[in-house]
Formats: sequence, structure tokens, C-alpha cells
Amino acid sequence: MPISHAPRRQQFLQALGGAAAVIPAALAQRHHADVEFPFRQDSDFWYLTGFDEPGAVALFLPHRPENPFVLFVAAKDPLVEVWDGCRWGTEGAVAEFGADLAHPLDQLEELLPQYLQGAEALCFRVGRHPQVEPLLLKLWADQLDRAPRRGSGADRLLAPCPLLHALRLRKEPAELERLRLAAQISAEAHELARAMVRPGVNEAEVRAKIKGHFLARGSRGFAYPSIVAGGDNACILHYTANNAPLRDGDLLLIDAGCSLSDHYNGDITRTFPVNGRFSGEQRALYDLVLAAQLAALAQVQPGHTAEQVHDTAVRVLVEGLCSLGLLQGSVDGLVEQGAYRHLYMHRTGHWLGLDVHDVGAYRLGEHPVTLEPGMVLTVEPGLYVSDRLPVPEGQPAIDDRWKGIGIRIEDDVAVLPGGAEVLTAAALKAPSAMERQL
Ligand SMILES: [Mn+2]
Repeated sequence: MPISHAPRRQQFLQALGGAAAVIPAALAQRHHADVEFPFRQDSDFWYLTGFDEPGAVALFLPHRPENPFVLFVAAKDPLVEVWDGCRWGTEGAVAEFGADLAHPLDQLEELLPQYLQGAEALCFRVGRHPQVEPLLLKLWADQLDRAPRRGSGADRLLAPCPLLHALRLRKEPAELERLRLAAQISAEAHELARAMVRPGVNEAEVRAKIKGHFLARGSRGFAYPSIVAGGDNACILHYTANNAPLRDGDLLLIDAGCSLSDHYNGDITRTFPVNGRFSGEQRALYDLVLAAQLAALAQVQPGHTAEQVHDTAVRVLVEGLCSLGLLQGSVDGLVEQGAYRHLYMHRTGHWLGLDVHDVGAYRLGEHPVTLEPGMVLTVEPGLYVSDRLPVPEGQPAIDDRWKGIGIRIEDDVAVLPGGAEVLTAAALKAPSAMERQL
């Protein structure tokens, strides 16, 4: 079931009403000197076009029903293409990407006013696209100047996000297929990583194994900077060094997922003992995080909210931390005051899709968004015991035997009619699977 961008364009055009949308592609980003980062397309632009070149601009023009989808793209240029690879050019934009009309990018300034003439409003994300924004604002200013005599002109600037991100939040069946594949490849890499770990192996070697599998399976590589964090390094939530030797007696936390050729992402975290055996303290906290994760996963179903998922995880964690003597007081009071946040300081999940932290509202005004079939989210509670944050007043000091334990367990979950599907189940997490004979 291939991804089809055309039905999305139809939905977006309908949602626009009388507004005309200008959706720019991402630009190439400089790494250093004349070297660029690998190109990453803007996810909104990709969602609507599937076109993977930098600098392009897509127009969506409901007021021109005979040719509502116009692409401005880099023109064919044999000399540039010898260095940088093939471009589709205007002919490819029409033939391969379904544009009703296509023009070379250098005609954008000249042609944009004509295309936007007659729209009731302009739909453009201010603050994100410095190559297009001045042009668009000047054009709108001209329209406003002329409106009294012409009797027409756009009178509002709209953000595309509410329309577009509501579409992106609800995944089509073909998108769920891609997310299943991203989850599967990511899970395979976690299994390979666990099999190679033993004391003395470097975090970087584990990371290389994971990246090797992602590339060998045809994905683009890491969906986000992966975290391979032994022992206390796991208590740094966005640990980036990833280059320490793994120590006997420590846990290893791995947060890694792949990004497919069409940018659908996996996002998995697993934690297990470097030497194959949990200590008593490690096992107690692992069992607690797993219990919180399973309870939170059970809350993922249509009609519930992401807040319920988070609240469930927090409650299980706080109850367990009280039993272990790491917190004291009434569970309700501790939850209300947030007196657990020196041990659990992040939310329990996020939307997942073309962006790893995918677009879509979590709240609309006062109301948390209700989970619906097609929504995909991560469920990732954790505990991080270190000296970095102060123990809140009235809470027990932390005994040294707990310190340096960082645990997170993260799965990707699709909401389905009547329930949910854990996409990442192939990455094992039962304590018995985390313990290994070395
Ligand atoms: Mn995540």
C-alpha cells in the first residue's frame, strides 16, 4: 500500500476554504565551510508533495480549481547535477509529483502575485521560512494597498498548522504500515545491541551496531541523535557523548530509532544490565518502571487522553517509590505537588510520525485531545536517580545504593478502533529477557 500524497492535497485544499497556502520546502543547511548536512525535507512540505529537493515552494490554490497545485522547483542544470545529483526540474514536478503547473524557482517572485490574486486569505507559517517570508509579506502589503480600489484582496494571514497538523495527527492505513516497518527495524537493532553488550564494550560500538543495522535495512539512519548511556550517563536525558566504556554492574540505556526513506520514524528505549544480571536495586526500579509502562500502555485506547496515559504512569511510579522508601507521604499529595520530579522529570510520551516529536495538539484550550484511531504516540516512563536535582523538602535523602541508576522503557503505540497496537513489541522488555548469560 504505497503512500499517496494526492488525497492529502485534496483534503488540505478543502480545509483551506477560500485561503491560498504557500508551503516552502526546507533549505540545505551548512555543516561547516562549504559542506552541508544531509538534506532533511520539511515534514509539512513532504506530507503534501513527497518532493525531496531543497528550496522548492508549493502553492495550494482553492480559488483556481483548474490548477490548484503549483510547484516552484530548482530548474534542470547539467553542470550542477554533475556535482549534486539529479534534479526533477519542472517537467518531473508535473509528471512524477502531480503538480498541475510547475515553474523554475527563479520565477517565484514574478509569478507569485498572479497566483495569489483572488484568494480571500493567505495561509503561511510566519517565522520559519526566511527565503519566502519577505516576498510573501510584501505581496500581501501590495494587495492591502490596492484592495480599496480593486475591491478584493486577502484580508487575513492564517497559520497552516491547525489544518495541516490535524491531518498529520491522524495516520492513514498506509502510514501505519510505514510506522510498523520503522518500529520493526528499530526493534531489531535493539535486539542486536543487547546481544553484543558486555563489560568493556564502548557505548560508541553499540551505537555503530545500531546505525549499521538501520542503514543495512534501507532506512536513512537515526531518526534523532541516539542515546547509548551506561550507568549514571543515563540520568542525563539527552546524553550526547556516547563514547564511554560500559562498566560491570551498570545498566545500559539505549534510546534509538530509525527513519525510513519517506521519513516515518521509530522511537524505542530499552534498559538492561551490562553484565547480564540486575542488582537488587536495579531490578526493583526496573520492575517499577515496567509496571508503570504497562499500566500506561493499557490506557491507550480511543476515548482516553494522553494526559490519562501520563497520569497513570506517574501514579504507579509514585506508589512504588513510596514502597521502596525513595518518597514518603500520601500518594495524592506527592502527585499534586510534583514531589517526584527529582526522579521522574519528563512527560510519558509524545505523538510520533514524520517528526519524531510529531505535530498535533495535545490540548485544545482547556481540553486534552481525545485519542482516536490512527493516532500514534510513544509511552516512555522512566526513573533517573542521581544527585543532579535537589531532593524536595520533606522527602527522604537518597541512599548511595540507588544512585547512578537511569531507566526508561519506551514503545510506539497506534490507537486502533477498540484498542491499541504496540508497534515495537519485537524489542523485548521482560526482565527475564534483559538478563543474559554472558
Ligand atoms: Mn520518545
